[in-house]
Amino acid sequence: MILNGNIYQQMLKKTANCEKQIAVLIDPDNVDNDTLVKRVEIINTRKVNYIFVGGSLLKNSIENCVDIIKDNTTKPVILFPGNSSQISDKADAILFLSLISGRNPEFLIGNHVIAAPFLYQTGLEIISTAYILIDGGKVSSVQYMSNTNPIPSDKTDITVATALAGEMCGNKLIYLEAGSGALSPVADETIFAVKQKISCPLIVGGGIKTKSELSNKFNAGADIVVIGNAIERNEDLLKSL
Ligand code: 1GP
Repeated sequence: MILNGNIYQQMLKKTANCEKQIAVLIDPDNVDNDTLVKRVEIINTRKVNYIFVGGSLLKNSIENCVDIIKDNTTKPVILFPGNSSQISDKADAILFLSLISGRNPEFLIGNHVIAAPFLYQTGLEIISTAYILIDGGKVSSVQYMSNTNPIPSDKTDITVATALAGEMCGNKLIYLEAGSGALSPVADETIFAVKQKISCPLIVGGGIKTKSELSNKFNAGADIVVIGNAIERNEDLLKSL
């Protein structure tokens, strides 16, 4: 078990240098092996800093997906698990997510307790992450699967208070999530307001479909932007990064 390891140090350093970072999210359930290899080959040529792996269900093996990615890239592979079954010790790190916008104990601590003994034995770098779900205009998989409510998108003060609490609780990253495939990504004003108050790196994801939206999120204060769906649907977007 590694806390505050190389990948987190890299995130901190780049954030301190105002170097914007891109993470591509791969959902093992939405990609076959051949497509995955081709996608990783493109990722290798682009300004992508991290490959996140995770999803809501588990039709395909996460282990197989991580193996294929690791065989084809040197970029950091970071688990972004939907629950405690989505762990592979072949990855480099895991976002140890606490869904702090919600009040479901299973997603605040329950899954963590289940996963902790296995994580302890692995060489995975553990990055505690305060995961904050904000209404993205439709019911997201996170909302449904976690049985929690997102923060309304216009309640910026609540989002800021939640992010502050997340950092005060010792989380190393704050992740503002509108939900995969959100109709509206997290608003620029919300990102700006949160970034003013926190000192750790800020991740933003959910519903980001174009390069200009990506730039807007960076300009608003995101340090790391995550893109998943849009790249699955449009390879040209990945090629343009
Ligand atoms: C979802 O933040 C990620 O958990 C990415 O969302 O798939 O909409 O890009 P998209």
